[in-house]
Amino acid sequence: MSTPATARESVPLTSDWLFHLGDLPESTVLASPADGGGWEKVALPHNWNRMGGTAKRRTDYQNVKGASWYRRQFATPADLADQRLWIEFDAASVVADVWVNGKHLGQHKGAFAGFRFDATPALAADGVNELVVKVDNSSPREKGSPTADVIPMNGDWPMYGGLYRPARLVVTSPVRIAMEDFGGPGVYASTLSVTDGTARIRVLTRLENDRSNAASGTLRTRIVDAAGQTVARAQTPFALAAAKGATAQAEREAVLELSGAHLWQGVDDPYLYTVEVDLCDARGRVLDTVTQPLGVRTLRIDPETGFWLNGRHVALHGVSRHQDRPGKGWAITPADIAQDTAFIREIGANTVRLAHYQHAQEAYREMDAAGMVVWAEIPLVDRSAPWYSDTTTEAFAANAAQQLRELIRQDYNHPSIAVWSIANEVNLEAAKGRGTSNARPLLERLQAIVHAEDPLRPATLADCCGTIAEENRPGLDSVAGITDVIGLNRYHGWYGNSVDFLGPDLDRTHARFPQQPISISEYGAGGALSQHTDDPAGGPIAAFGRPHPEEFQSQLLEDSWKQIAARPYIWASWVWNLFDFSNELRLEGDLTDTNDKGLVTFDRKTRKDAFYFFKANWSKEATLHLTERRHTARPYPVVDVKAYANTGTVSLSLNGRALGEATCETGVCRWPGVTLAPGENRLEARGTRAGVAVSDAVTWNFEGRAGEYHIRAGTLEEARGASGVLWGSDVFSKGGEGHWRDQPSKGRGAEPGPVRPVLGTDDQAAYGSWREGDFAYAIPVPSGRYTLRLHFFEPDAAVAPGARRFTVRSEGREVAKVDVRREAGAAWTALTRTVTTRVEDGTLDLEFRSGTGKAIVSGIEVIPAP
Ligand code: GCB
Repeated sequence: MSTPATARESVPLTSDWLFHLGDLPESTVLASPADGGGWEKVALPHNWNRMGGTAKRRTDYQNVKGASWYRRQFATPADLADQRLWIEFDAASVVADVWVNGKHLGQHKGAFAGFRFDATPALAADGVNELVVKVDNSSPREKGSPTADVIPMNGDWPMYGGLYRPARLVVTSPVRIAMEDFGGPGVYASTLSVTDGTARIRVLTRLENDRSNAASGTLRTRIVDAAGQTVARAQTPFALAAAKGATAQAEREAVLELSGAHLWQGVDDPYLYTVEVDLCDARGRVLDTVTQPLGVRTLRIDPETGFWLNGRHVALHGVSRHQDRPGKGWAITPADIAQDTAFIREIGANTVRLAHYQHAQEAYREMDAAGMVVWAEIPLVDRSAPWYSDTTTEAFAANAAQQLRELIRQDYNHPSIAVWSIANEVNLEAAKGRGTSNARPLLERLQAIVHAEDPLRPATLADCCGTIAEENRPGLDSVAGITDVIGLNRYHGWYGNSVDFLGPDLDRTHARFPQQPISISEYGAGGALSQHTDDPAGGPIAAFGRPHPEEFQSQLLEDSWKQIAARPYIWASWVWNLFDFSNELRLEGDLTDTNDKGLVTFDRKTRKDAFYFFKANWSKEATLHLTERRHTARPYPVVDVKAYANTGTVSLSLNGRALGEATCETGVCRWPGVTLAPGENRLEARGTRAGVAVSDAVTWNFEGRAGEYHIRAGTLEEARGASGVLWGSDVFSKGGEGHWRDQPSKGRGAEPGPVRPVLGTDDQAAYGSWREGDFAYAIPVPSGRYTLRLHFFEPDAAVAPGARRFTVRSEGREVAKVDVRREAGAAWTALTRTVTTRVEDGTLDLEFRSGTGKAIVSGIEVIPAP
């Protein structure tokens, strides 16, 4: 909403609300005084749902959907004569109906935009007014739901219910700067051009008149610099017809010349002016004033060279943000938003995708002040039609159009916003083979709205899932080529494919749509603080389940970023997501009701390792971070040590002994094959950037002895065995294929099912997975004699005795011939074979060779012989 200004009076409606969770008959609520039973005293911002951020479902978990009621009294401002009184909400989720003294003022559909109603005709004679608001967040999937045609239809986040942003009364003159302009401020400023330091600023002002006689006067428009000096001004006469049944409207445009313009140059120099417009009557009295931010800047996005701000190329790299917090849902405070901005600055981002909907005004203001280039968007997500409809209905399209107009008008003056996004993954359902998306006509209509509302900013959208270049895949409706620029949501290496496919995917898409500038609107991976691996490639990941080792997230983002950074035609990229966020369906990693793709935890308390990878690449602040700092219990005596740093080189010591200096590439510094001592190991790293010394330290505890290994074959997941032994991930293998015994997830939304036990053993840790095929192990050990305990079970009930016979070789010699099914007596039954071997060259070489069937192993233990 517009900043309250001199000629307007604004009274916050923060405290003294009464809230009723759940629906009540409208007649009861409107008739009864506010002291009826079941009402709770609340303050805004407020929402009634909360979820996410905890390992088990939150104790205060609340997921009630449907209608709930708010009510509050307010006094008519004393000096209201000949003025209008507005009730202004910064958001209400999802559908809100507003009454004053029993009179229905109107309904607003959409959870994220601000809106206002004129309460003047409903005010009570005695000046004591009863305000009632019904807020409904029913699922649009329910037949007859009031949200049935209100975007979004679904998405990977909960639609929290409530009056979750501030509300206020606003008193204006009946002759005023527009209050009924899709919730916008009525004043819209843009930089038309900057030539030789002189900017041409266009200021469009919309006007309204509710008086029964015509009005005329002057608009006084000025640009004020950061020091408070007026640096440009214009006067524009206006005339408004008399209101006849409806408010009379007009608009006036002023173009101001600003010489010596101080440009808004993103994070380098986010200089802000303000635009102030006074509406003066014929006698020169100020009837209304609106003040808005102004950043003087021009932008351009090129399909080959990317993003240009004020004629300067800027390589945009950043993160996405959702607006929720644990325990608060969407009812966040300006301090929460400021804290998020601090993380955004700290990581060194210069662009932010404020997903998947219109954020609070404070968020855009913070982005203006921080110099972030913003992707702003409406929540047209996953579906381009209502549930139970294959094609877009007019009501649905009209709601998408309304939310787009609200977004653009309410946020028009934020210089940070560079693109308006009209959709996210509307082809998802089609990509999953659930009908067609039929999105094109709606997307074309929305793109036309962007052009009409704001010819100076491009329209964009986020494409779903696979690769546009492969869109002849049946069912994946194309959404490419519609908008001026595009973003690709790409999860190669997470939801399938290999991370190495990212670059080729981008190149192919670029070749196919050479005119359409391409960005990466999402890439990411889950990262669980309590799940660890010595080898992110040691087995398959469970994208929709558990585990999500933190080290896997780091590796995938490293591999993704290298491919993105190498492609200058990519105009921007955004990691999904800066923060973990709540979700109604996910039971993933080590959390419930949470999407754990954040670089920072949901509670903002912990920066995951991957945060520092980006900080090392993006930030100018001297950065040095030893990774795996939560991977403190170490299963293996020989490990790779890794740091993220922007110091060029980093020196490392282990228990006070120098391990040498590593040269860091793309922010990554490595010390492969570091031997840990049994017990505590303290690693200390040091580096210097531009004279600033930085250091970091971690302490790891190696739980075994030199040369001792307990290896889970076929998985990247560590596990503690029944006897307390820590079994490590499958680091030392080459070849073959990893499999879980049971998928850790039974799919989206379900708790992982009970794991089928392997019989004949008390220790399931050795049998959680297997590696199969022809494969080998090279395990670093001191020379000497070793006992090898090899653990097997036959996972395939169809394999008969003799059908899978294979050999195991150690140090080039056959040490075992194995027929698991025959020796164990049954499938899913443990078999342990113990052999001894001698190693002379510092590496234990094992080989598993297929015979009549594929070789297989589940657990390998290497124990130094006495
Ligand atoms: C997407 C969606 C986003 C999800 C994300 C994920 O493509 O646009 O809303 O949260 O994937 O984590 O799966």
